Amino acid sequence: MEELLIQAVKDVNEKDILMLVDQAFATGYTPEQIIEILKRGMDCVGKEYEIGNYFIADLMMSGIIFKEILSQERMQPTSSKDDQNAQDTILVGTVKGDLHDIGKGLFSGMALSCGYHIVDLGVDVSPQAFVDQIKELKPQILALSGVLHTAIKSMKDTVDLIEKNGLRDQIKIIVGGNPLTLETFHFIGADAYSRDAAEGIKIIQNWIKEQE
Ligand code: B12
Repeated sequence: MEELLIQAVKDVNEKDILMLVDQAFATGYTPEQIIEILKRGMDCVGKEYEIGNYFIADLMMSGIIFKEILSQERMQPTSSKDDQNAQDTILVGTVKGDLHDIGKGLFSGMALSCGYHIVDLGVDVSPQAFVDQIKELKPQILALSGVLHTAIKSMKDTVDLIEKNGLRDQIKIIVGGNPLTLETFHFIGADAYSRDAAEGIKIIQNWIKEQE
């Protein structure tokens, strides 16, 4: 089943993907497990693009299908809402120059399901736009997303501008995305990093607990 679904995603075969997702649900896979399998398929799509077998249209199509599945009611994360968390605002956005928003959407969806108040600024968000929103909304947490290598520099520019505006002490910053490493995390100057949306949520939950 898993291999078939990965192959269907790799082939960008929408009909088979939807059918196999149905089957996965019927046989008891959780939304989290299905997302993980789909993600492995997306990695294959990315590799095919990298070696020149696929075009940008294939990347786009794979993204559209992934988003379509994520929007299904049954795919919504299962964690229980905690009304306590509604007081905590997380400002989210994909950094300047990067248009990828599926990982960010996953993260926001999970955070919402935990009851956090999410303000999502979308994609290609400039450092100044983040700073303006921090001043206006005073969120406890800033979550920056980026999957392009060039996103690392945009993340650093964002953290630097926050610092320059004297706002760094009032906000915890987590950066998320596949190209992040311990080294790039230190370069950026954030408080935490993760390549996994669910792990990112756990980090934030710990921060909030520490503050209480
Ligand atoms: C779909 C896709 C697209 C779609 C995006 C659609 C959309 N709405 O997002 C479109 C067609 C727009 C696109 C465009 C491009 N893409 Co593209 N794309 C992909 C692809 C195939 C899948 C991405 C995806 O959604 N994966 C599934 C999600 C769930 O994974 P994710 O976003 O990485 O999120 C996970 C983690 O990163 C992390 N995470 C992400 N955000 C956050 C935030 C927080 C707070 C936390 C905690 C965690 C977290 O958690 C998630 C898992 O739980 C990847 C291949 C791959 N291996 O990912 C290439 C890929 C990312 N793209 C790539 C490239 C090169 C491009 C283009 C430059 C191509 C071009 N020549 O134009 C453009 C760039 C446009 C731009 N300026 O951004 C490269 C990037 C190489 C690099 N690292 O620099 C990749 C890796 C493909 C490859 N192997 O070459 N792409």
